[in-house]
Amino acid sequence: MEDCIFCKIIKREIPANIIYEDERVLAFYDVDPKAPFHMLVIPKEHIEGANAITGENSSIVGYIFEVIAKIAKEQGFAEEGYRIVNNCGEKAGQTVHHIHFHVLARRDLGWPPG
Ligand code: DGP
Repeated sequence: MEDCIFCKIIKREIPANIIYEDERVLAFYDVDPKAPFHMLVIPKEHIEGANAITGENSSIVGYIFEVIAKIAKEQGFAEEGYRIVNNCGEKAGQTVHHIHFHVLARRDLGWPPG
């Protein structure tokens, strides 16, 4: 999608610090980290957000979780724990309308979140 900042990162039109990439997904460090480790994992397909997940495209969500588990092990925080966050819509604070999963690690993460 033309005006989407994450589509531009996928197309290398704007830079990002990339952790992992394959034909379906991209993982990169969040520009405004909220934990010592904070990455975003996105599908290469432009999907607006969690409300746009359907029977047609839902397999990407499972695949993203598979990639997150792999990266968590590689990065060495799988055992100590981490948090996966998806913000959907205005009240949740979604600012980029290309579905993304935040992965926060390497600090104590309070509950409930704000
Ligand atoms: P959300 O509020 O859930 O929509 O989170 C969007 C996140 O995207 C936010 O934590 C900051 C991050 N972000 C926004 N623009 C960029 C960018 O150009 N590069 C990177 N690496 N992260 C970005």
